[in-house]
Amino acid sequence: MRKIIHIDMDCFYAAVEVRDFPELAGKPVAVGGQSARGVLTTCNYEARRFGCRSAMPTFKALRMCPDLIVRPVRFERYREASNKVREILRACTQQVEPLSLDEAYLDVTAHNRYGWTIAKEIRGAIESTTGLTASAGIAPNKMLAKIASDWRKPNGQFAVTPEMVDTFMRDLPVAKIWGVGPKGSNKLAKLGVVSCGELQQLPAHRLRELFGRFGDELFNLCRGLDDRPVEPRRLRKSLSNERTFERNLEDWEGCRDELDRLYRELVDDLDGKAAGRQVAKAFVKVKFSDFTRTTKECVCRKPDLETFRALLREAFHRSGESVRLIGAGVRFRDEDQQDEVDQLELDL
Ligand code: TTP
Ligand code: MG
Repeated sequence: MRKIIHIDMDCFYAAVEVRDFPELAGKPVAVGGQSARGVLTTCNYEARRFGCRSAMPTFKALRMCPDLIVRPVRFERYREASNKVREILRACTQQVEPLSLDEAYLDVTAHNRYGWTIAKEIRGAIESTTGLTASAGIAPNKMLAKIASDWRKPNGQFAVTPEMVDTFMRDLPVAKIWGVGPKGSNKLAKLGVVSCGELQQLPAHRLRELFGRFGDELFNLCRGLDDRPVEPRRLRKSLSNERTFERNLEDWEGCRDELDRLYRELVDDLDGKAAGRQVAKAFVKVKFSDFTRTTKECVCRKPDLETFRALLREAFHRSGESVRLIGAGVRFRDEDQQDEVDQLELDL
């Protein structure tokens, strides 16, 4: 039996705006396009009381809620917050599958503590680190965990225990099932099927007629069965830049200048593509005019220019040939080591 947690941030983009601009607190706030043809990406719970929703045209939302404050989208801020949340999740387990900027599945089957307790701790860490609240669902599989995270929103959590699954599914509207869109639930409503309990009465071949291959999956899903594993995305193991020269570099000074350039690019990439990763090693790579090649690396937590120069100097002097390519890069600590370090930082 698996133990899955689904974490979903509360009115994510709007919550970031309210955090960054405290004068917005308590007011109806949406994020989206302000023009006549603009659309809301989301809005906070104050605005939802007026009927405002994601994907609603801004003019319509303003008609429902004339005091609505519509903020422009600041994607970079949301990404930053999302990265912090992911760090917190990965400090708990490597079995994290992000679904979007604001939600992720965790498989905590291997933890010998209650999923409920783990979810509470994660939500606490998210709030104290980012100033944003999240809701959580805890269940024996992904589908149920995702449904459950919606049940006590905002800033709440709900668990579907294995014993509860049958009762929980019986009254659940079919529209809540992952993969059944508005089209699917309309099709079923025409047949008088609204709840999962009613859907369970349809035989497998009927579901296949109605939904094709998805029908087989639906047969299980409407019974609360879902064996899709949590699939963590692979993190990159290293990051490097290299350059082949039009004319081979004959001397050390020429190589050093090129290295300085590569180093600056690498630092930019580290800040961007690999923000939050911990470096384990620095390396350089050199190809010579006779097509022989060499690499030189060293253990290194904070890669600085001096480190790379020292590596390149040694690699350069291994051959008397001129240089046709230089590369500079880092290898990251693997996730196991990273988790240990993050865990320590979280405990502090
Ligand atoms: P959701 O998790 O669907 O919504 P939410 O976090 O705003 O609200 P809830 O408390 O109900 O979870 O989406 C996460 C973010 O994704 C949301 O803040 C804005 C963005 N988004 C869009 O840009 N367009 C959309 O249509 C939706 C639904 C979300
Ligand atoms: Mg959300």
